[in-house]
Amino acid sequence: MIVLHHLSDSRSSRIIWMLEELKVPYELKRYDRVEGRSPPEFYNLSPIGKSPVLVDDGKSYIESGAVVEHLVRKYGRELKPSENDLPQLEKYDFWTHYSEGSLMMLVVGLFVNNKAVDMSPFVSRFLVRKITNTINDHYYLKELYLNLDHIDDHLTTSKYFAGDYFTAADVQMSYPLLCLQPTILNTRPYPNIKRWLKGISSRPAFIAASEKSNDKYFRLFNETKFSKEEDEPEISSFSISA
Ligand SMILES: N[C@@H](CCC(=O)N[C@@H](CS)C(=O)NCC(=O)O)C(=O)O
Repeated sequence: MIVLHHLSDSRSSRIIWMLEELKVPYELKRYDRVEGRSPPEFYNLSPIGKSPVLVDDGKSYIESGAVVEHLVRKYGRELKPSENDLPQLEKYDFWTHYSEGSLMMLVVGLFVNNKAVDMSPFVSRFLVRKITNTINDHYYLKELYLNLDHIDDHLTTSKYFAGDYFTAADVQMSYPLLCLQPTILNTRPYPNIKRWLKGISSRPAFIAASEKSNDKYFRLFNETKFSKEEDEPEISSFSISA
């Protein structure tokens, strides 16, 4: 039996999507955040108290990439290109690692800087905002735009992240792009990322996961109105949760 320990508005929403794609039975245990962080009981599930935590046949799996690979290995080999399809497999490897290894750390960096402003005493907030804006402009946003251009370029010639067909690499890449979609993705066209987001969001398993989790990234995405001509969503602002 699979149990997914799901922290609200978190990366484990993509594991719900993965489980829905695989059509395996699972139990969803929900946890509310305490002051934006994992509740104390989460530390009984994982030594680092981070979401997702997946328990399968009594064994615990943490770290989204490792959780996804476990699920693919045991229940859904078709969600990963085979060794005979090396070009797609290499792309699969790249994007599955890239999601947490490169992209998410930029998203979290922006989140931490936003938080620094929110948490600073009122008298110093102006100065803290000036400092964090400088860090964002010279590092996080600069890097993020470089990365989003790279992703959009890749999707020019590739329907999905690993190539012509849907794989677990798309599930891994969904979380950072859903986080960024209502805000930063609006600042430039990114037509291929938006085409990909529209494509994945019409999958029945994505819709089921969105309903089951009711996480804010799914909600904000579902509320997005894509204009027919430009394919650009309307801007709505929100803060990213780590
Ligand atoms: N790279 C890890 C990151 C895990 C992580 O940071 N999860 C966040 C939720 S999105 C979390 O548990 N935050 C609560 C906290 O840090 O207290 C993974 O992909 O599993």
